[in-house]
Amino acid sequence: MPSFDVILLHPPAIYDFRKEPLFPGALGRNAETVQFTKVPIGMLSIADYLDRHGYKVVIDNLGDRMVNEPGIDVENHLKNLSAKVFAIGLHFQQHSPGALAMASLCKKLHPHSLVILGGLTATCFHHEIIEKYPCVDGVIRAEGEKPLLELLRLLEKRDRLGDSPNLTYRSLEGEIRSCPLMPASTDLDDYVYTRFELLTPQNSIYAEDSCHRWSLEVCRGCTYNCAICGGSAHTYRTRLGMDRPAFRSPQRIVSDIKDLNERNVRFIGLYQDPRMGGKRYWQELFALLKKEKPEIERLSLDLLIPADENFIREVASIGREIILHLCPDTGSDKVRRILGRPYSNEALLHTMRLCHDYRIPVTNFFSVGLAGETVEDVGKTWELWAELDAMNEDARRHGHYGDIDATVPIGGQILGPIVIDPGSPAFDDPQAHGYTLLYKNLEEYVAGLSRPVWNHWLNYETTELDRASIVELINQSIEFTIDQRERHGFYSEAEAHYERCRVEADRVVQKEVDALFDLTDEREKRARIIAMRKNLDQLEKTRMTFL
Ligand code: B12
Ligand code: SF4
Repeated sequence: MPSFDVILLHPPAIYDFRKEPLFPGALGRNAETVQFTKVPIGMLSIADYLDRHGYKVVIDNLGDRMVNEPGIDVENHLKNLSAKVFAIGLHFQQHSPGALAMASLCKKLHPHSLVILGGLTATCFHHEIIEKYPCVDGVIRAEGEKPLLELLRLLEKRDRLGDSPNLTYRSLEGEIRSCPLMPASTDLDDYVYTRFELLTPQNSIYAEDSCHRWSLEVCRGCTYNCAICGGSAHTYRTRLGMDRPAFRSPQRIVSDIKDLNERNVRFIGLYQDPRMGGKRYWQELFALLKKEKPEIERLSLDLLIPADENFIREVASIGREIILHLCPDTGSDKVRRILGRPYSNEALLHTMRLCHDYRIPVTNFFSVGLAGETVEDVGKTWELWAELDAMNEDARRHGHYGDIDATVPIGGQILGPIVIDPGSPAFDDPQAHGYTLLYKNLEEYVAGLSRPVWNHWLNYETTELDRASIVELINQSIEFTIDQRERHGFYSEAEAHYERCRVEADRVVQKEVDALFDLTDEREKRARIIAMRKNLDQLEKTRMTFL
């Protein structure tokens, strides 16, 4: 059994989702899809940084293992690992229950190792974690690379925790100590995101049978301030000490893509909008992509706001298959303004037309349940959705997407509920942003996210709508999207019928489970929830008989 200095663990969202009756409803197709098994991209740069500085490190994607090796005995797996430090990722809030469960297991199985948490959510709740969860020895706040290196150096000197940059920990006297943050990164050129050999299992990078796709980041941070986002400029400033995003230079991005080519990856994504770096930045990036000609079969780019013709023309001139992602979130200009992205439907539609003129497909994401949103506003979202579907249909009919629509599911727009991220503007001042928080601290997140049905995973209400109304509007919006998909030929009649049955079944589950919460007999409650899960599983199976 090799011994590591650090094992970085990416947890499942719920431990143990394989044994719990879960109803992810609008949030995912099944329990596996809501385990969020992608490691935060920053875990790779942490692993590389420590490795380059002489420490033995590996990332263990435990969430992915549990999804893809259903029989895995997690306790046994953890018992067979050996490390001085178990550094568990609590980046995405969805992992709150799973990360703490893993921390508790690591402490139980390896009482002499240190258990550290890190990531955006851990950063927001650092004090509470050390106060309430004795299985966690420390939290590394903000960026992880340099502070973890400092921590390992400290451990070499004194073999136990002490003051170290970005660390919150319990002193020997039981006092909670929060050490100051190191200066934040001003650029990302010292980091490496492509050392796949430091990640296990290897097939958690991309499944063997899928196309080899990897994404790189343009920057760390954001210049926007969307009310519900825990990666907003506000969060990075208040929690990570970062006043502006740190960019990766165009030269490094192009050399990253060449590295990826060596690893047989040619489907490349760039996270975050390169326009955030200014005109000179994106022009240089696009010019280098044209000049250096890294192999790219498809490039996907994020547009955080609409774009003008100059930009779209430059994107098209890169000369590869391009896909753009633009998230209007709502069809109401008013709601989008309250969210913090003040652009109009008109500007969005103009960008879509431009993209189609240059034969670039665009995917759009919508959500339901934003502050300021009324039933009428959701109607506007449906109208915009239908208009975008009609535009896409037209572009496809005219062959404007070339081969691309055979491989990209341009199956209409994408819909998802929202949650309020810890550390977001709305989390810090809910009233001013039109929200009421239902979970305010980590303990409440863990309790809410551990409930069996997805409507309880929504952590807020708005001034306009209570949680039950938001959930019903989400259900109705899903029904609308099913109609649209059937209309545009993405669902057959039987598939659409099946999808409508799923929504109806989900409504029944929500009602039944809500009613069960009044039961005082916990065993009976659990037995009845399990029975409901089994009935639904049966429904999934019978589907096969009519398709
Ligand atoms: C690109 C992106 C994605 C990409 C890639 C995600 C990925 N693999 O990292 C995609 C589109 C796949 C994605 C998906 C999701 N995302 Co996202 N995503 C982003 C975005 C826009 C940028 C992320 C980024 O590049 N960060 C910079 C990189 C370098 O650093 P990093 O990953 O943050 O890691 C550093 C630190 O956080 C820390 N750290 C991280 N983990 C750990 C662990 C330890 C032990 C330590 C010590 C430190 C540490 O150190 C790292 C290096 O310095 C952010 C918004 C933003 N502005 O940050 C949202 C964001 C991170 N995503 C978020 C969410 C919620 C999700 C989803 C759960 C959404 C959903 N419901 O499906 C999924 C989860 C997917 C999964 N895990 O399977 C939230 C998280 C908020 C929260 N507190 O929970 C954010 C902040 C904003 C948002 N609402 O979208 N996302
Ligand atoms: S949701 Fe808004 S604030 Fe968050 S990363 Fe995207 S654009 Fe930036």
